[in-house]
Amino acid sequence: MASKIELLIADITKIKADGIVNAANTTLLGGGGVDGAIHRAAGPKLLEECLSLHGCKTGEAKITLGYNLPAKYIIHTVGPVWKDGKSKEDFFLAQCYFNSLDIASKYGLKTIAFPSISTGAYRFPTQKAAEIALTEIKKFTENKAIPETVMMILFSQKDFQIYNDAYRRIFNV
Ligand code: AR6
Repeated sequence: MASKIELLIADITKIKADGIVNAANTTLLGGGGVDGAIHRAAGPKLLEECLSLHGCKTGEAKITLGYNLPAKYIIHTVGPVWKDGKSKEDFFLAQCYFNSLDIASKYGLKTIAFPSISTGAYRFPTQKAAEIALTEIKKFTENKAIPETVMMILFSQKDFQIYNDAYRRIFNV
C-alpha cells in the first residue's frame, strides 16, 4: 500500500497535482511566503472562498478549490510558530501533515504536494521539521492507498539536502 514519495526543488504554485498544501496563518486570508505566492497565482476568488471558512486553528486543515492554479484543490493548514521547542511545536506540525493527508484521502486526491510548513516566517528548525514531515507522511501512506503520490516541494538546494538526508534516515535507503 506504500505510496510514492518525491522530493523536488520547485515553486509549488506551478505543480500540477490534485492538491497542493498552503502554509497559511489562522486567518486564512493570505500573507507572505508560500501563502502569498499561492494567493497571487490562484487569483482573487481564492480569498473569497477563504473568507467563508472563518479561519483555521494551528495544526488543523481546510480545503478550497485551486482556481487559476494547475492544482485542482488547495489544502490550507496552519503550522506552529517556533518558540522554544517546549510549546508542543512538534505535535502541531505533525498534526498539519496528518490533517492535510486525511483531507486529501477523504477527497480522493491521488497526488498531493507539500511545502516545508513552518520553516520560513514561523522559524521551525528545518531538520526537525523534515523529520516530522517525512515520519507523518510515511505513517499515513503505510495505512492508506490514497494519496498515491506525496511530493515535498523544497524552495532551495539547502532545504532539499536537509529533507533528502532525513528521507534516507527515515526510509532506510
Ligand atoms: N513554493 C514552494 N515553497 C515556497 C514558496 C513557493 N512558491 N515560497 C516560499 N516557500 P513560509 P511558514 C518556502 O514563510 O514558515 C505567511 O505569511 C519557504 O522557503 O511561507 O509556515 C503565512 O501567511 C519555506 O521553506 O511559511 C503565515 O503567516 C517554506 O515555504 C506564515 O507565513 C515555508 O515558509 C507561515 O509561515
